[in-house]
Amino acid sequence: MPDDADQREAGAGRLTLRRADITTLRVDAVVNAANQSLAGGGGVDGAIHRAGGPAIMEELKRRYSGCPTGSAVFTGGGRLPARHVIHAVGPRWRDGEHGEAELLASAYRTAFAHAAELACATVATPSISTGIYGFPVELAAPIALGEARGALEAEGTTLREVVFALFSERDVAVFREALASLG
Ligand code: AR6
Repeated sequence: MPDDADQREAGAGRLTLRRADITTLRVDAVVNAANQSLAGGGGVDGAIHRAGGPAIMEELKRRYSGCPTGSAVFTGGGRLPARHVIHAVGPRWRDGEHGEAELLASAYRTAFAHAAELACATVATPSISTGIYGFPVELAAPIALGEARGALEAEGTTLREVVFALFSERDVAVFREALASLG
């Protein structure tokens, strides 16, 4: 276990918080914060496509014509150390009155369900929707952690570790607090 990791047991596995660039992690699957068109973009989406190479976009175009908000699709990992990329579409934050919380939960739930279908043991995810899409990270963190714990506790799951790969020390601090309050 790396020194900088915060961890908590969940189900037969554990939840881990790390400050890390998700494209460097050697896990079975990484989650991408994508958009409905699956056409690539900025933020972590841009970083994953740059690091993973063109095979990921080619597979997306071949297999899918898009993905609704609150859902997820998956491809191979291209040149990434991860074997699979799960492209999850979180909501854009408006005012919190447009189903944002449930859509964010659903994006994570679908992504973790795909990870289990793919027989993954380890999955890393960024904090979906809290960058360009503007979802307040203080509200997103408990939702994200709750869904990750639920996935680790699901009967018969292959998942053993969900790593939150967070990009700033502030996000780590917010997720740490949410992890401590998880109940
Ligand atoms: N590793 C881990 N986290 C990262 C990385 C990285 N390499 N790069 C950025 N982050 P965002 P969203 C963090 O904006 O809010 C794209 O254009 C970032 O600091 O990537 O869901 C898509 O195509 C933030 O904490 O995703 C969509 O159009 C978190 O990842 C739209 O942005 C998510 O920020 C999706 O917006």
